[in-house]
Amino acid sequence: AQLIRREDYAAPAFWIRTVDLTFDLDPAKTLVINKMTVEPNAEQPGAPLRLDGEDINLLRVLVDGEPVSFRTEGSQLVLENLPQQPFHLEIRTTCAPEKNTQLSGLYTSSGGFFTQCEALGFRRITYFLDRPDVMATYKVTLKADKLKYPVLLSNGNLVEEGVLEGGKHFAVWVDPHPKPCYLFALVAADLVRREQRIRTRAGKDHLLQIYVRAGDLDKTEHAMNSLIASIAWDEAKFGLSLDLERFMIVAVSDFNMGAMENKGLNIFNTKFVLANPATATDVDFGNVESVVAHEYFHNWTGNRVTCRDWFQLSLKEGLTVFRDQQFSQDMAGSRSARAVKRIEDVRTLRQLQFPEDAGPMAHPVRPDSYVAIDNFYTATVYEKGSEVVRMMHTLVGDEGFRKGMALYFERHDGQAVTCDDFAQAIADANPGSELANRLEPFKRWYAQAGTPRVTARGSYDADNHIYTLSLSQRSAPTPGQPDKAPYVIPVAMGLVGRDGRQINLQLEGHLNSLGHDTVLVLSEPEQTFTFVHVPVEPVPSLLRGFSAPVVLEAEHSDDALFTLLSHDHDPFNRWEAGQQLALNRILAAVRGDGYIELDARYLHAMREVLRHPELDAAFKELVLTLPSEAYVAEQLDVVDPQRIHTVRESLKRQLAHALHEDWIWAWEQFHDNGAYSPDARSAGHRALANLALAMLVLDGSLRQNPIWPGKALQRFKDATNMTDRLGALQALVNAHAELAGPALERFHAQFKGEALVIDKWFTLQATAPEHDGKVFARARALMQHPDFTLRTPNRARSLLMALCQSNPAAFHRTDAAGYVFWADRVIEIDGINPQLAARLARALDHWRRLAEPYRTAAREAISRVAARPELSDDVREIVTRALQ
Ligand code: HT7
Ligand code: ZN
Repeated sequence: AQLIRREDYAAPAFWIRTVDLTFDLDPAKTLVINKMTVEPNAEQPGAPLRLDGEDINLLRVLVDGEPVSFRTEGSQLVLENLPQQPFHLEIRTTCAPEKNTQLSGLYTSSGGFFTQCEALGFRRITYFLDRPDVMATYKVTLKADKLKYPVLLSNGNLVEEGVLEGGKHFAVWVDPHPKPCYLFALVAADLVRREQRIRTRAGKDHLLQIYVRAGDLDKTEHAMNSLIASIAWDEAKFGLSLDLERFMIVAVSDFNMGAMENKGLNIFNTKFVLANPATATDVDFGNVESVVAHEYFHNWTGNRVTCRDWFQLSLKEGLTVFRDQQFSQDMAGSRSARAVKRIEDVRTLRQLQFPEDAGPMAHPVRPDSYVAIDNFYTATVYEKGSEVVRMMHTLVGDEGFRKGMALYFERHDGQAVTCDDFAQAIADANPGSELANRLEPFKRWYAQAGTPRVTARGSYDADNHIYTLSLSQRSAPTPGQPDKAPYVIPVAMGLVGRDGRQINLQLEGHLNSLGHDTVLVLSEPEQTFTFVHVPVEPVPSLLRGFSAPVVLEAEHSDDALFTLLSHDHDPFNRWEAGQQLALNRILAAVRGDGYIELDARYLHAMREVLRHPELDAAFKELVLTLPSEAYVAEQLDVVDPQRIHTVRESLKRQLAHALHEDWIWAWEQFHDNGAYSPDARSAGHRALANLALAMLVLDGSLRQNPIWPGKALQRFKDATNMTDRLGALQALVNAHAELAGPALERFHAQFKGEALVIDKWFTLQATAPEHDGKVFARARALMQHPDFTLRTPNRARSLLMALCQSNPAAFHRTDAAGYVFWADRVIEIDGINPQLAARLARALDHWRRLAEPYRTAAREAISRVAARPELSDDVREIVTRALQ
């Protein structure tokens, strides 16, 4: 395995301008004829042409129609003494799609052919310069059995189709837009479609199509609506129009990630396309909306302007996540619903990215090196990358950001560029802005790994009505980066009076008031901000809307937190205060004797939120949900997963019991049997009703009172949508109620044919709160279930990631059985699908912070994996870093 370094980037020695591909599709042996026009790069005369290839059989190589000599070096095909002018290169190869269990390149799934080329899959189809800065136009001819594969698709426009002898047919597709090969796609399968014609604001007509297996058509309406809304949003918000006559989405059940933005032919994991009320939850509906939008938005941020090299991945991913998050907020509507979406996004960031930044896989948003690029499709590149774009947005404002985007496309449309190019365009479009004035230090967000910690200290001078706020920042070392320079950190803030009054902000030496909200820019290790005319001692509300991806140490007293929870005008900080109150209590117990009794004041505050006449149900549900075990673990230097679990469960029970009447009130108020609609308000009602039901079932089960478990079972049976059905089932399973077993059986029988629902069935059991080791035992036994397979990533994840990543108390066991199970599965899956195995391998990233005996046992399990000689580069990179 070779370490690839960003600093070694060099332009290619040749450009490939056009590609004419012919596929004779056969699951066992597909013939690929690849005819290219190739142009030497005048800057590197006489250099050999080195083409990438992997797991393909070479049949012949022709240059300008003549056979030429060639050699192979490792997996590369090397051609020398080539013409110094443009020439034709033809390469014939074969591959075996049915043997391709890695799901990278050309593979079969449920009897159809599909491709996945990002990042390095195209080399598994044909020899090529498999790098994103080589952009070509493509003509693709597909030939296949007509009965088995009636649908033949590729990028661009269909220019010809017809029948061939031997029961075959063909289709010819031409994509006029030059693209890197990672955006190439083909599909040949037996599919049906939903389609819609639209006319955009720009007055152009387009055909939108969603292809799925027969039987899934009734689950495509939401994806189509989401696509139409995305197209309208990008036009209205950024003036970016659809540049294709035809835009297609295809759903496939075997897929390593969420979806892929291939030009004009997006290929999706079924999980992120298919949704109807009977089979998909509100969360699924939300995910479909955001993933459809994400892939569509890539058409400009990723496809029209792409990455120069894979180190620049966040150029497209961070920016596109930012765009999909903004879109989903706009779709949610009200200010409160927008805040709910923001809270959910921050929860994800803290749950996935903060631990990554604190562990062995910590890397900058723009990494400096990698072994397997597939390991760098991470929360850092995606979610933290989005936060970096969000900070730019905060620093230049909405209109400034729009101008910056316009300049970015004006400068770089059709190019393969870098993160620097993007930041430069946003800054250049906003001269005089905080971003333009501090661009170089701002870009440390791209270069330095780790989560900065910001400490805030305030002091109030009551005589002179002055409030002084001191902010300081520090960043811990990360692998390969011992010292960090200060970041440019936008701190959105306000001051709140104890009576709830929002205080007018005026900085010393400034004549103008800033209103109730402002953004302070912290760019030095330490800075002091002095506010004048502050009439009462305030509570600072800092980092409103989570304006920067940092850990804030504000050291608020309980009093201050209760003030913010009740009165802050910023909903994000209101939620944050509630979480902090819970966290303080959990941490006190975890660090103390493991026991805590919830105080009346906290319970009163929670009751107030729950019964508040104006707050949205979705917001209430977020406030009343305790911080996750993973987030609690994040706050500790030494982590005992069992102890955290015990404390959090105890708090949950107390909350369930003490607020019993209030939960009944919430259930009565918000459960509903009306027609299903996935809108934010209805989803919020369902979320709160389900939380109330879960609390009531938990309390009932603990007190041997069968009333609420019985009601939950009835709800489970009568539910008219999956959110309510699964919510009721989850309430029974999580409370270990006796009725859970029969309900699970009934659920399985009812949804036998629905793969995505059966995935939920596995996950539900693997994520139940651990209870005498029963959950682990059950999850391990489920490996033998006839519906279980490691070959379908969704199914493997539904059980294994659920257990090893999402259920710390079931996974981290004093007898090390969880780690033995993990190591066996990583090794087993690595032989099938290294990308998937590497994802699972990351479940023990944080082993060094575990308390004994977990720590030693975890290290032994990782060492056992690392000792295997035949590991993939993907898994080897993860376990090597973990042990370093
Ligand atoms: N850009 C897409 C990345 C992706 C991917 C990467 C590695 C292996 C398989 C993959 N499938 C899709 C997804 C996205 O961010 O839109
Ligand atoms: Zn993406």
